[in-house]
Amino acid sequence: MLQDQEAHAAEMERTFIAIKPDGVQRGLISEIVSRFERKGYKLVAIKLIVPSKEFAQKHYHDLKERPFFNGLCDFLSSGPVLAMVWEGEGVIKYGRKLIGATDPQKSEPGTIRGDFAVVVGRNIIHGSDGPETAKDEIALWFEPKELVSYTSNAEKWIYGVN
Ligand code: IDP
Ligand code: MG
Repeated sequence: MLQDQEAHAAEMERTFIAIKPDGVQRGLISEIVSRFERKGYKLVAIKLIVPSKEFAQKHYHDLKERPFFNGLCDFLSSGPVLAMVWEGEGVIKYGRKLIGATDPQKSEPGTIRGDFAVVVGRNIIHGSDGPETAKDEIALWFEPKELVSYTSNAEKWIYGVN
């Protein structure tokens, strides 16, 4: 079924995805990027950065009461993180499906954590958990000018937009 351009545009979302220091060090950047790319999502921002501990605390502010918060923030700021924004219809929710459950022991095989991680403290990837967090996380990690809006040639084939 073909959708029109307006309906397609209304369904477009952006999510924040980050490969954590363990995923970068283990050489999983291309594997992870290709899963989002092959699915049909569009990369709109990407950079490799070492976040400060204060920045990590901002990113994970929702978890500040949890016993693992300090260790988690130390870890996120321990090395390079590949920060990305991906765009597509339903990408926030489906991105979480591609990533798999938080605890890799519970992630399904075929998901990123299911295929490449074993313990919750080293689960290699972050993805926004909803529209509000996606908005906040994109604004925290990227300046507006770093987000690149463009039409991909593949879009008409991915969405069947007329
Ligand atoms: P999510 O990354 O799947 O959204 P959250 O509950 O938001 O999961 O937790 C953020 C991150 O905190 C997890 O990805 C994981 O790295 C870490 N984390 C969550 N629960 C635990 C735990 O029980 N022990 C250690 N680290 C944890
Ligand atoms: Mg989370």
